[in-house]
Amino acid sequence: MKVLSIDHIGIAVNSIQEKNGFWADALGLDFVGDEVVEQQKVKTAFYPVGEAEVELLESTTPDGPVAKFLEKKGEGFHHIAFKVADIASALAELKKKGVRLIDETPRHGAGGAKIAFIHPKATGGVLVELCERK
Ligand code: CMX
Repeated sequence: MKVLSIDHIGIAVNSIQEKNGFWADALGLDFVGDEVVEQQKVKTAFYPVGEAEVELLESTTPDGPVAKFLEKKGEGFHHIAFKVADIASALAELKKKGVRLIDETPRHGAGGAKIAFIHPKATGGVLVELCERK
């Protein structure tokens, strides 16, 4: 497998609307819209930075992964996402190498991407996402 680039960095927040004041207004990043990803129980907002993006994540339910993260750790860095050319073969390769995967098959992510997560216990305490975009 080959990691092509950093696709985005995910940051968990209590309210996207509230934190937009820093990321867009104070820092001056472009806010390119938000999207609800039902399967992940989140609302996401993207701010491009060069070829990568900052992704703000707000939970849409009290029981989703981001809600649980916010409850346990509070707002802050949530995951790093790497772009790969072929996510299915990347997952198969990682599985073969014995890496602990959260998703063995790709899920639907924001912007029509195919995404899958690697468990933070396998990476040194960081939630890693793989992401394939056409
Ligand atoms: N980064 C680093 N460590 C994390 C973490 C994160 N984002 N989320 C949880 N952990 C750690 C916990 O602190 C815990 O560590 P300790 O055992 O040392 O306390 C360990 O991982 C297990 O956590 P847990 O609370 O027992 O398990 P959860 O039920 O919270 O599940 C995880 C954690 C990562 C498996 C789950 O959140 C998950 O499946 N995440 C993938 C999906 C996701 O995060 N979706 C939201 C983003 C969607 C998007 O970007 O579109």
